[in-house]
Amino acid sequence: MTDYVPPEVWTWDSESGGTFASINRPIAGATHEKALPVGKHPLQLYSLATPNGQKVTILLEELLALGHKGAEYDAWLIKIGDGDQFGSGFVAVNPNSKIPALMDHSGDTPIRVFESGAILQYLAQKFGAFLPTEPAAHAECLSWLFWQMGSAPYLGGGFGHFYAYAPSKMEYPINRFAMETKRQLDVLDQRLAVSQYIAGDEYTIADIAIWPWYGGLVKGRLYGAAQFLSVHEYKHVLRWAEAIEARPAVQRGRRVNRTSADEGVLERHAASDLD
Ligand SMILES: N[C@@H](CCC(=O)N[C@@H](CS)C(=O)NCC(=O)O)C(=O)O
Repeated sequence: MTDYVPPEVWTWDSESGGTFASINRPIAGATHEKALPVGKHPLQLYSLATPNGQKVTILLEELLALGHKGAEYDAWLIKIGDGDQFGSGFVAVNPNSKIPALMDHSGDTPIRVFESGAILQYLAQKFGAFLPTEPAAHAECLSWLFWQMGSAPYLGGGFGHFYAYAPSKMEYPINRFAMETKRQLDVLDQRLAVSQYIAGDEYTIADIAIWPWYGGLVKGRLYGAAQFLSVHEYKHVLRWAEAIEARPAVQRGRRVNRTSADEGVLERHAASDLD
């Protein structure tokens, strides 16, 4: 606990610290002029291999694996630590200045799509894949897709931020968000105890949205928190995470726009970039 007393009016303290302090600011919009590159494919993705970024590259690789040639894409690297998301070209695609952002140039008028959940839904509908059409299955899939979009900020912006990124360890927020993260893992575990995939018997965009976050968490890849959160308790989530991870398209998709030295590729412009 601290004895912080909020002032009458909040003002921007750029010295507040923490891992992402240098890119956080209380105003929206571009900070500099910079056009985005455009490659040869109709789909142009501007992204980074964070869990939100991986969702889209995994879906694109799954679509290509199914034989949808129209899903060929250029994936350009947006270095959020360097502020690329505040360039004028990026802000024109996503006024919220966050990766991933997609431009579809396949029609007469280019279409922009931002928010990873919207991008997954857009691509699944465009190619008629990974989103069931039967009404009950469709509703179940979108329910879990939107569950992910609403839940992950508590995991990433809440738990991950205070456990791994904040300038000091504070018991109150770590407790609060560890509790919520474990509750979310239990939601998934109970669901996956009775269902092969998140939305039923079929692998869908709900799995693709949830896996990079919660699959990554139970596999010990997020925030160094596997032991702290006792992730081994979530056996059904682990079973599902391993099954998703074994898919070749998932292994390809998660390497795209990855900046670490392992198997990552900074940009992807052709299938051969990942071969
Ligand atoms: N709800 C958004 C969240 C996207 C998001 O938070 N992106 C992060 C990286 S994972 C980002 O670009 N952060 C840069 C910033 O906040 O300036 C989505 O799912 O697309």
